Amino acid sequence: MSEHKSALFVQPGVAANHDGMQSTKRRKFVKKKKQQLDYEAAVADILQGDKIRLAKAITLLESANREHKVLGQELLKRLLPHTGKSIRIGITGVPGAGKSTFIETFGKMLCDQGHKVAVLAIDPSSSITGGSILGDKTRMEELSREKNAFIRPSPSAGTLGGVHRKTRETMLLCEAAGYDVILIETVGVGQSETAVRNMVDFFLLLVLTGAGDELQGMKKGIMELADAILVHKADGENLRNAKKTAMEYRQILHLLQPATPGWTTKTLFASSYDKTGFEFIFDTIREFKRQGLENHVWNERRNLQTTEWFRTMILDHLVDDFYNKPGNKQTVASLEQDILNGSLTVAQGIEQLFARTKDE
Ligand SMILES: Nc1nc2c(ncn2[C@@H]2O[C@H](COP(=O)(O)OP(=O)(O)OP(=O)(O)O)[C@@H](O)[C@H]2O)c(=O)[nH]1
Ligand SMILES: [Mg+2]
Repeated sequence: MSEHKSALFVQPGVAANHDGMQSTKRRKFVKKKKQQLDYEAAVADILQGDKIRLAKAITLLESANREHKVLGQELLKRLLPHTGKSIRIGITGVPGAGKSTFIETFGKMLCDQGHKVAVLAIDPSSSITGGSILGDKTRMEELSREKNAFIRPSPSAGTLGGVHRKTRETMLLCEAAGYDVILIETVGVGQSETAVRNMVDFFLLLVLTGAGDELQGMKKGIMELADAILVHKADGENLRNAKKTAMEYRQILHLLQPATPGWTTKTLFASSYDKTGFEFIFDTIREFKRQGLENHVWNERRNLQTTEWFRTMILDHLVDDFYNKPGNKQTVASLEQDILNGSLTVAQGIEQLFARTKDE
């Protein structure tokens, strides 16, 4: 198999390679014949921030190959003591709200201040169109050239649950590699934003001006997930409107449940074009962390997120296991027919299903 077809190949353009490149007179990451990994070397390289090794480790965790997955999990386990030290920030908003441009400007500012920034994206549409990731690569062009930035699109295939598991694991690996700010972009549609809320510390919702009607119609649900609502593209003629819109959101927020106990959801405005409003954003996030550590909400949320993740994985595993057993899909389909034509109640269907599968 050529290197390029291997699951371990680092996708071109994913990582900016500056410091990783020099150390790549390669020991093979996975010795192909025996499917072994020199864990100590891999751990040491990743802890030193070697981007190529980091990308390869992520690829292992994303792999559908069972052996690779096992290697990846063991590697992750060894890196776990070095995880958890970042600020994890989720960024959501409707398509076109300017999330990617915002991340480029914000990420660059943070790199300039000496932070190491990892950008991950969850884009449920990318598996269908394949287009967004390509677009993002050009939009984050400057950031991807930064030595202290690492950009990784979400895997473009698989179930939503699978994509989220991989994003969480990627986040942990990035933390081990020294990234102290993790930015996760997700399109503001569907279950994806709830899932991202459940893996980050701070959740930022980008909105646009001229959204008076939208404001009325905007789902209360998503505003209640946000720790800050930022009116984006506050530049040129739009600036005045942006301020006004921010005020309107502030009023509405009074009526809603805050996303984080003890924290009042903030309203902000910024322009990625003019690079204005950004200092204040990170100040807000730092203050959020300070408060959260003080009143323990920060750690409690993280622990809860990890246990919920575990429970979700149990469910995923059980469901996968169930449907992978021969005959179960057909049994479910035939019971569904019986339920629809009234010859079984749903509860009876469940009884029969598990009585049958227990016998097998
Ligand atoms: N005026 C103005 N336009 C902006 C600003 N930021 C982004 N844009 C424009 O808004 C459009 C959408 O920006 P993106 O960053 O691609 O938006 P997105 O939310 O990532 O979009 P999806 O990934 O498709 O959901 C682009 O044409 C940008 O040039 C800004 O600060 N001011
Ligand atoms: Mg985008």
